[in-house]
Amino acid sequence: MKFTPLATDGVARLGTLETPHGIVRTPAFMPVGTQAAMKGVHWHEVRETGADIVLSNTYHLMLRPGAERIARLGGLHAFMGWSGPILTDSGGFQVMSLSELRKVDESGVTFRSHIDGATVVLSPERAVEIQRLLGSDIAMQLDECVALPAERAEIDRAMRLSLRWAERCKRAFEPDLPSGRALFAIVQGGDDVVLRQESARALVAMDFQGYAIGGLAVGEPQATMLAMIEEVAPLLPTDRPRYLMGVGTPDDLLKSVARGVDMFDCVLPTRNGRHGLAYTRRGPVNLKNARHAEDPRPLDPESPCRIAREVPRAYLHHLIRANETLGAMYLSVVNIAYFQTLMQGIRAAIAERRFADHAAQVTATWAQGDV
Ligand code: PRF
Repeated sequence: MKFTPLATDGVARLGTLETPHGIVRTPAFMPVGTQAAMKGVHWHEVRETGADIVLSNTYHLMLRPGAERIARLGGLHAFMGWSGPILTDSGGFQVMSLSELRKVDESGVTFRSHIDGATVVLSPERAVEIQRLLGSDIAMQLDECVALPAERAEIDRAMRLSLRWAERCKRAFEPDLPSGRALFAIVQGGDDVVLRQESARALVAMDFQGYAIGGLAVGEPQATMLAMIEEVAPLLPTDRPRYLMGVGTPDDLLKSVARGVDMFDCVLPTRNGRHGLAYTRRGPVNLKNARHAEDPRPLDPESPCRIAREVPRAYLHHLIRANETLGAMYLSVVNIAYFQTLMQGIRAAIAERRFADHAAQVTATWAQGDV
């Protein structure tokens, strides 16, 4: 895997990431297809929104249908029918948020499957093996993410455990290096500047193909998240991509790009779309609201997304109120397209060195609200 920084504007970076399944233009937003599906959206539609890369999850796929089965069926790309790059999260984070009776120790995470109650062990080595079986272009190390607020001792313990797991994942991944697939490390350290710096320095010394910043957007204020990014980003090598995990809102993306982040993933566009919320240049629009009931206008006549440009708000309102699957499908596409258009605008602005002005303009248009 090769990351090529093409331009910088202040701390914001424009680049390309070459993976075995194609090129990712950065800054990039990865829509989330947790269980080998972008909920309610066809892969060709995901592609048409301009997404270069999608995220999927070790945790869900190891439990169902199983990594070995996906491998027998030709790997995740063939299995789900997405031919572009795939990043897979390692599972630790999802174990913590989804499973019961979990236990973390040196060996890894032991938990009860949320599907059939079976006891499952996820070690750093197994996390790497599963991601190899899936054939993900970018695999993530196993880590432990602590929800905030938390005691410093707890953040310290999880950060150090994540460092040791990083070592083990790196060793387990060594045979995969010639494949061009990549393994990213994950910086932890909660809201503690000193722990964040120690984590980043130790991981950089191990030399990974890319670096994620984890353990943020887990209950802390945005200002804290941005302060942590400001501490960590300058410690990371400029020739490796930086990925802020599980973030975020359009405002989070603008402010994080301004601090040197290259990659993001978040369920917001699809999850909110399923619940009737549309993202538009002029901010969020709640289509459940009665004010849309007889509104023949589309969401945004200037959107590059055909659905946003053409489908009447009154019809979207009806579909969402009637709980029709099509409503969720339409708004998921609208929202993924909004996020991709946002990233495209960000990339163009960095290339032309007008990122700060562009971000201010996007924010001002958003603040005008839907009229
Ligand atoms: N670690 C992993 N996945 C994640 C996170 C993390 O800290 C987060 C935190 N925002 C989201 N997804 N492995």
